[in-house]
Amino acid sequence: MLPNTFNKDCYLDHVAIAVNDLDGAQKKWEALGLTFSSEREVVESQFVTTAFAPLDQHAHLELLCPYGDGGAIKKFLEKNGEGIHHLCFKVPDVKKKMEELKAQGFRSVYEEATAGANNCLVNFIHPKSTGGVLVEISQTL
Ligand code: CMX
Repeated sequence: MLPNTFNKDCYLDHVAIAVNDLDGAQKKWEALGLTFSSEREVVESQFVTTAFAPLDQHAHLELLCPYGDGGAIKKFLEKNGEGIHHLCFKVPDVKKKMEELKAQGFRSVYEEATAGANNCLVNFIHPKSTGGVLVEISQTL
């Protein structure tokens, strides 16, 4: 069995789910037992409204609903419908980590890290270079 240790250099921060109706989705996940923060955040640069609920000491469930006209979540919902959109891992230094990943052949979505929800600096690894999973890496500022 794997040891139950915490890896502070790379740990799961959130699982993000794309939804059309934030209130409706939140109610469904609350029925399962999750408790959402009363504060929602609009991330204008990403065209989303977010709602977070803790899953354990570190990981959260993030609901992502389109805000405004455009953005990756709106496009994803139009093509695929609701569902898991990405996994996010917390790292100490997002720029350094992305350089290391690129040197190993991974493809970054953004040339430079950008502002994300919850006062973080983020970048994304393209799903075409991870085996079909969009991965966000995030550094708390
Ligand atoms: N998970 C897995 N695969 C995905 C995906 C996802 N979330 N989104 C797109 N893809 C795949 C598609 O299935 C498609 O594959 P095929 O060519 O085999 O059909 C391919 O990637 C291209 O998809 P697309 O619909 O044409 O999408 P784009 O290329 O326009 O955009 C991406 C894809 C990853 C570059 C875009 O979603 C992006 O820039 N993501 C980063 C930003 C982001 O996701 N923001 C959301 C909010 C973040 C937050 O605040 O938490």
